[in-house]
Amino acid sequence: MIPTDHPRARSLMTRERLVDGFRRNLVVAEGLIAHGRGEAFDYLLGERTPEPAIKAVRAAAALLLLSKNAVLSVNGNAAALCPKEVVELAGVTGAKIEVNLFYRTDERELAIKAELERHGARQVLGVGERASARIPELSSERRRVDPDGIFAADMVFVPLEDGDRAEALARMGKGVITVDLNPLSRTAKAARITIVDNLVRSMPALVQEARALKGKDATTLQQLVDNFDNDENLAESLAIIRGGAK
Ligand code: PTJ
Repeated sequence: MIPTDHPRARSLMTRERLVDGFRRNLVVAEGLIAHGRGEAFDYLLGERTPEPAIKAVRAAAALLLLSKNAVLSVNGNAAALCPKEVVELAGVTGAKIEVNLFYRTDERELAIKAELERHGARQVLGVGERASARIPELSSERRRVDPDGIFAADMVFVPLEDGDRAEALARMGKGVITVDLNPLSRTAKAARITIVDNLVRSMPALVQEARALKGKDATTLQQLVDNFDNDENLAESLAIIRGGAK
C-alpha cells in the first residue's frame, strides 16, 4: 500500500498500475523496462508538465480535431495507464481506436480490447483477423494493422512508440502525433507533434484541450497546428532536461 502523503506517491501509483497491467496480461515485461526509462526523463523534468508540453498538447488536440480519419493506436502500457482517457479522446475527436502491439499475442490483444471496452469503447480495431493490412518496409509485429484503421488513417496518435513504425507511418504520408518522455528518441523526431510529458499527465490534458477546442473554426485550429514547430519544441524540452527542472 502506497501512503498518499508520500512525496512521490503519484509515480509509485503509476508503477502499481503497470505492474497490475502486467499481471492482467495487458503489459509485457519489456513495457515495465520502457516505463523505467521514461521515469528517468520524467524525474529530470521535475515530474510535472513543462511549458513546451502544454503547447504540444494544444496543437495535438487541434490536429486531431482537424483530421478526417484519425486513429488512436493503443499498446499495453497505454491500455494499463489511461484506458479511460483513450476512450474519452476518441469520443471528443471522433477518432477510431486500434490495438497495435510490438510484442503481439492473441491473448494480449484480446485483454487490451476487453479493457478498452470496459471503459466504454464501442469499437476496437486491429484485433485478430482484422489486422490484415501491412505497413510497408516494417519488419516488427507492429506492421500488422487494420485496413479500416491505421492503414486508412490520415493521422495516427501513437503514444510510447518505437521509432521504426513512427518513421514508416510518416513515409506512408500519415501525420503522427506521439507522447514520449524522451525528446531524443527517433519517434519524437519523426512525429509531426511530440508531447514530451508523462502519458499519465498528457492524456487527461489532451482530453480537456480537445473539449475546449471542439467547435472552434477550422482556421483557428489550423493556426494552432501551423504555429507549432516540433523541432523547436523538442529543443525546448531538452533544454529543461539538461538545465534541470525549473
Ligand atoms: O505493448 P507492446 O507490446 O506494444 O510494447 C510496448 C513497449 C512500450 C514495450 C514498446 O513499444 C517499446 O519497447 O517501447 P520503447 O522502444 O522502449 O519506447 C518507449 C518510449 O516511451 C521510450 O522513449 C520511453 O522513454 C517512453 N516512455 C515510457 N514510459 C512513458 C514514456 N513516455 C511517456 N509517458 C510514459 N509513461
